[in-house]
Amino acid sequence: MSKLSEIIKKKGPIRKVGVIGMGYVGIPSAVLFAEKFDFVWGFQRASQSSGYKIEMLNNGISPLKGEEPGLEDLIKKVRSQGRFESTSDFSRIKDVDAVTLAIQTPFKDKGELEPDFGALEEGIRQIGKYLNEGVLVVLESTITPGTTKDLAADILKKESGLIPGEDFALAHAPERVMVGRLIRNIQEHDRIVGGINKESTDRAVELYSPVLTKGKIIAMDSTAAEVTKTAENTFRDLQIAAMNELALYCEAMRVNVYDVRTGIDSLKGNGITRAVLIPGAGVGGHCLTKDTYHLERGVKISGSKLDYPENSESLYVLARKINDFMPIHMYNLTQEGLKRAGKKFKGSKIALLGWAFLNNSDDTRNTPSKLYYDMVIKAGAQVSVHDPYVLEDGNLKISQDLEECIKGATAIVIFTGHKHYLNLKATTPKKLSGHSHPIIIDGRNVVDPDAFIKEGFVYKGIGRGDKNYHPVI
Ligand code: SAJ
Repeated sequence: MSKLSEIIKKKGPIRKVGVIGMGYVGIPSAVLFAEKFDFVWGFQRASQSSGYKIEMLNNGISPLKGEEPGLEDLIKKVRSQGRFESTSDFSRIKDVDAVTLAIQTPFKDKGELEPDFGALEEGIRQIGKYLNEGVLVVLESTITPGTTKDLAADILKKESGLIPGEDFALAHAPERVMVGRLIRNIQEHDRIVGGINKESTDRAVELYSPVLTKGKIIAMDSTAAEVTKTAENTFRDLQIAAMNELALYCEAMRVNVYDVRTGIDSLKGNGITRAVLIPGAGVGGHCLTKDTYHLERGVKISGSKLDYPENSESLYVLARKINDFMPIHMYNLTQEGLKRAGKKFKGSKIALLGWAFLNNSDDTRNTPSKLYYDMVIKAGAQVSVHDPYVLEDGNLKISQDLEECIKGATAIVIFTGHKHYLNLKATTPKKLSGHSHPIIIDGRNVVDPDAFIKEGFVYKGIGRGDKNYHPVI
């Protein structure tokens, strides 16, 4: 039996757990552990921006925005049972049998593949300072493949003097949370669990199995787990890019990409799959815009030579570029539409509908609307932004009054597929615009082209090669 197995055997089953980072990942994770183990510390830096969460959690209140079914009840329950407490006293880590860490890993510079691991490293150092023999350390953040067994292991060893994989267990168990279903996702999604060695994987399986209801554990090594997480988002980004490129082709070939999509999707049968996602005005959010670059960096720093077609760019990075091109394509469609109506950006008013990056959400992280907004402002247009869910974003004024936003608009540009825009009628916007040939640019295929063309609009839609060259009525 290995030294670590001996130590863990002597220690016995996991009883006390620590979770670092009281955010979208850490809070549901901590209270679900608190239901299954004796006690959970929820660690949170008492910083200006997020220290307030400690008191809220200890008063049984969720500090997270938006509806999270079951979360607040669970916080109240484990608080009343004395099984959960949030604290900024990281020294409590010395009391736990297992500690997980869910801290964001944004990219400083995607060009140079440089992630900002500052906060993550600080969290790992805190663990190292108070780490005891036989403890299980798990990273839940989305990280560059290789981080757990290299960067994290080195910091923990330096801070604690303990040997990873011999004196303590170390693993990666990536989160798959989604806003609005934080608790459900942890319970129902399969959970990838990867240790730096078998003993670490086994101990991590012991930690995560009890919180799963429908989900199954999928065990592998830590780097495979890191590749799985970054690749599952890279693949989604790639599938979206494949549809965005097809939409651009269909516009050029004057066909309706949605007819083609339906056609492709009709090919069914066992073993036949076509992941036809949906083309649109761009890809925003916190996951797909960065995880490709973590995967690319993983290959780059892996130390072994990658065999790849000579002088060819990564397919995955090219997919990112295609998705990031879509707001620029929206600008080009607007420019074409204005030209057809004998207008220019200068002196025009653009009604930009949709600031959130996702339909029917208030999440604005990395929204594609921002690039388009900056481009049209630079081109000399006046822009009014509407979003039913987003009340403000920095000092940008965002209206919730659609008619107000459209009044006097030379062009109406739809960036987000909020349900409020589905089947937007043509008559009122035409009247409100006050122009004989206003322009409508549909980035999410939510309006009926013929209705707007009939009202005298110049219509342009992503992938709508069948309508984009219509005669102006
Ligand atoms: N998008 C498209 N076409 C599509 C799907 C999405 O243009 O067919 C755009 C959206 O408009 C948005 C962006 O991509 O701007 C991201 O959309 P998303 O649905 O991927 O939403 P995210 O970023 O919240 O992705 C999360 C991820 N979940 C986790 O990381 C645990 C992702 O892995 C999930 O696949 C995704 O939710 C999901 O399926 O809802």
